[in-house]
Amino acid sequence: MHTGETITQFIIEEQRRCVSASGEFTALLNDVVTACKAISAAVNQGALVGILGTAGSENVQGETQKKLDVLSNEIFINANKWGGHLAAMASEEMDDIYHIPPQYPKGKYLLTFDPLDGSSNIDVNLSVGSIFSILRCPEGVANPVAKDFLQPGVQQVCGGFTLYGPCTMLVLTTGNGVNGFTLDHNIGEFILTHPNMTIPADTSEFAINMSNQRFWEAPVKRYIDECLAGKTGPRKKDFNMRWVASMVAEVYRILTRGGIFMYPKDIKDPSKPGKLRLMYEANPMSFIVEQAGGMSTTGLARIMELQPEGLHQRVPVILGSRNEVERVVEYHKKSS
Ligand code: P6P
Repeated sequence: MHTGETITQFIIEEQRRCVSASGEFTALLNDVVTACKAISAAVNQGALVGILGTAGSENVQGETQKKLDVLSNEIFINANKWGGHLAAMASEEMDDIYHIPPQYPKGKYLLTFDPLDGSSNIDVNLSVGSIFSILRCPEGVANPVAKDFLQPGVQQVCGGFTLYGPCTMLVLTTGNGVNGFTLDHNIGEFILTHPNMTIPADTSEFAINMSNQRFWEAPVKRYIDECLAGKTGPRKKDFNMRWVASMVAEVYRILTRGGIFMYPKDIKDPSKPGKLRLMYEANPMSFIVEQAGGMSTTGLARIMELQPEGLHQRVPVILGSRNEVERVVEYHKKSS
């Protein structure tokens, strides 16, 4: 039997500290948590229930959808459409926003999510996750449209992700630090196991997809070359490298032992300034990283201050241990 604080208790105690809280946010977060539990169960079942492999369709990004991408998206929608806390939703897997069906009441929040991040890992049994962000629906907007979602990351009410790894972990911030919860499958509850997560300011570990090296801009090439030069180079220390092809796994590792994660701008496809999406990947992860004492930038600008121009906008992402990220920013300044 667990003795730890459940996420439900944690959220309600957070609500009590907010005198103006109506309880609507708490109820919304509870519905999001339910979706994450259901996706965890589906991911853990895998081939046993025939949900591996491709769905035979593409998402708005032109990426082949896995059956679990589609299922996870449906789980998020079905867990959150009826509660009366949301004015609308937006997902990596859907071209346009999701309007709350007329038979359900609407609420004051907007939810964006990547229901299954890193899904190329699913068929090879490597870590995947879900990423979500909660915004306020603009005052007086009864029927939101896509542009109502286009708010800078500093306006997020909540950023969170779930990592479906050896343990299912949920990591959350509402602007008062970062807390991690482990799913106890025996009772179906997330238990507070990692209170007040913080990112060490220094690191000797970088995460980047080296196969894109020839497409990087000069500041990123310089930074990585110096890491690879190790003790004999200007950094005068050796570095380690990790690449899991799952942002949630990389960010969780950085929250636990530091590191720098980079999916920088590259010239592989000039129409795409980066691979990661601002609204439901970069912004919620940046909120978490900054709240844990880290830093998150495009190389030229703080990600959380970007004014979004499109629901599925892509951005370069460099985040993690503050002193390393600041070095990369410095290299961008010198380069420009
Ligand atoms: P690549 C997963 O598809 C994702 O969006 C991130 O989770 C991950 O960090 C990145 O893309 C992996 O990209 O090009 O290495 O497959």
